[in-house]
Amino acid sequence: MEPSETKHKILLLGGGSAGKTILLQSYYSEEFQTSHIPTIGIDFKSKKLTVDGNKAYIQLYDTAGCLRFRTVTQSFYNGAAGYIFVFDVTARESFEDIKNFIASVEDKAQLNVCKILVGSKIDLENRLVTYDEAAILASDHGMNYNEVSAKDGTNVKEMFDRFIDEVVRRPQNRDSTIFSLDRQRHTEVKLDGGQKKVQNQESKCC
Ligand SMILES: Nc1nc2c(ncn2[C@@H]2O[C@H](COP(=O)(O)OP(=O)(O)O)[C@@H](O)[C@H]2O)c(=O)[nH]1
Ligand SMILES: [Mg+2]
Repeated sequence: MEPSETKHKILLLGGGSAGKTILLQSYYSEEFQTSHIPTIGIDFKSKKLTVDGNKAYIQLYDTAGCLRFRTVTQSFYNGAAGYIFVFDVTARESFEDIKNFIASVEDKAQLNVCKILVGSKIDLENRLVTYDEAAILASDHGMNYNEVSAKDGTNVKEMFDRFIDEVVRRPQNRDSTIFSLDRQRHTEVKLDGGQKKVQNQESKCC
C-alpha cells in the first residue's frame, strides 16, 4: 500500500453457516458455492478505492464462526474500523447467536466503530426471522439493518459499497490499523496444527 493511503480493517462476524464466506465471495463476483466449507481461523480480501480524492485500502476479514475459533477471532477485534454482523434469516439460532457477537464487540467498548446488521439468504422461502425484529435489534444497538442474498446477488454490492464508504468517511477511522499478513498466517498455522484448509467437509461448524 502507498504511504498516503488510509487503511481500514472491517470484520465479518456471525455464527457458522450464517453466510459470511459466500457473501464476501459474492461481492468479489466469485461463483456461488452451494457447499459450506468451514472457514479456518481468519481469511481476508482487500480493496483499494478513492473517496473524495483520498486513497483508502480496505481489508475485509472473513472470520470463523464456531466456538473453537472465537478466541483467536476476538484478538482480531482490536483496531477494527467496522463490523458486519451476519445472520441467516432462515435460522433462528443464527439470529440468537448474532446477539452474542454484538455483545462481545460492545464489551470491548469499541463505541466509535461503524457497525451494520445483515440478514442473509433472503432468496430462501423458509424465513424464520422477520425483517422487523432484526431491524429492532439493529436499531437497539445503533446500527442499520440490511438484507441480502449472496445466491442471486440482491443488495450485496450496495450493502458493501455503502458500508465501506461510511467507514472510510468516518474521521476517527483514518488511522485504523491492519494486522500484517505474516502475523495472520502465523495465527492460522497455530490454530489448526499446520493444516490450513479443510476441503469439501460438510459441517455445521464455522
Ligand atoms: N440459498 C442461499 N444459500 C446461501 C446464501 N449464502 C450462503 N448460502 C449457503 O449457506 C451455507 C453456508 O455459507 P457460508 O458462507 O459458508 O457460511 P459461513 O460459515 O458464515 O461462512 C453454504 O452452503 C452456502 O451455499 C444465500 O444467499 N442463499
Ligand atoms: Mg465461512
